[in-house]
Amino acid sequence: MTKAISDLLENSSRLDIDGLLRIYEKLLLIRRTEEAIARIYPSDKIKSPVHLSIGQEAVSVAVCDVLNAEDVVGSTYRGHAAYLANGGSLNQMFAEMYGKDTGTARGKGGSMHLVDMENHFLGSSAVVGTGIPVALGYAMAMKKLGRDALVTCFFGDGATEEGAFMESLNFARLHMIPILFVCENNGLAIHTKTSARWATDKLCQRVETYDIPARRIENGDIFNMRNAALDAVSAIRQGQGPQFLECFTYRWKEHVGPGEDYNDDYRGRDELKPWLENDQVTRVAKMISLEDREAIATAIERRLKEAEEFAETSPFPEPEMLYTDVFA
Ligand SMILES: Cc1ncc(C[n+]2csc(CCOP(=O)(O)OP(=O)(O)O)c2C)c(N)n1
Repeated sequence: MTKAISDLLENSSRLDIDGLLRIYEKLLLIRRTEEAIARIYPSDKIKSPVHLSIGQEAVSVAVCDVLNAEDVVGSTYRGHAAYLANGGSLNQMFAEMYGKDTGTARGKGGSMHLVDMENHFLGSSAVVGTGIPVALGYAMAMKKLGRDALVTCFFGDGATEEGAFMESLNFARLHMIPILFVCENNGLAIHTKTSARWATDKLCQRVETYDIPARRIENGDIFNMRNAALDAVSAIRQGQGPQFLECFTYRWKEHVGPGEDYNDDYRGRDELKPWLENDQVTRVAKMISLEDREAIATAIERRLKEAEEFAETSPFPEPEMLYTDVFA
């Protein structure tokens, strides 16, 4: 092992080579999956809007890597990364996007509403911020049932402007709910930057007023985020109540859809440049051998091909399905 690689391993503290391979496999799976979605999307086979998180993968991968199998994850309409990072089914996710009966919600939810309780993934919603109280309620239920598990709730910076966010912080701390709040701060709510929306960017300080420990990771470093998540999760497991992470990241694609939007007058490609240079997929790739990289890439291509075929060949739901899963 070269000195450079051993230094990197040192910096990626608490991770051995198997951990690095696991992290890389997840990062690449999510990147290649979303690239495939962007490629397929214009064919209209995917029946719902797609919010891609290309560029943001490291947050979900870092955090989900420190969770246990019994833990539960909640996310948003931009949820492919969290779903796959938490071990969701690629086949079912594709089938769901294609509106097929074999999908996670039998084709009724689409990309924006991934729900898969078998894989411990809470349903997500298009209404900004609404996943937060739902995740909180689930975590409270788990506490009351005496389950030794926690809930991780991912959301964007825009969601922190919703009243439900502050209410959830208050309730979580008051009742010492085992929940990890993770804000994926990509600096944008559709086309509006945080600088045009927030009186101050002191989000962690706002959270701390509820006596919830909060940490901001600004550099997008997957190992920094993983270490912060590890500390937060251990604190929750020790009964110290909710914890909060604010992870800076960057959305490379347009808000919704497979394209780019650097000519839309709200951001320029110059903003993307440092994040491209800081791409964690490329970075972690350099930490493992070419042989391992190739083996992982080949396995992922095979899985993606299978998932596409699974979605293509699965049936659409029967019309009667319209009357199931509804209250009235
Ligand atoms: C309550 C509510 N208000 C507004 C919208 C319109 N809307 C959809 S996505 C979005 C941006 C949310 O940004 P953020 O929470 O930072 O998540 P990101 O899209 O960056 O992942 C907005 C305002 C909505 N869906 N729900």
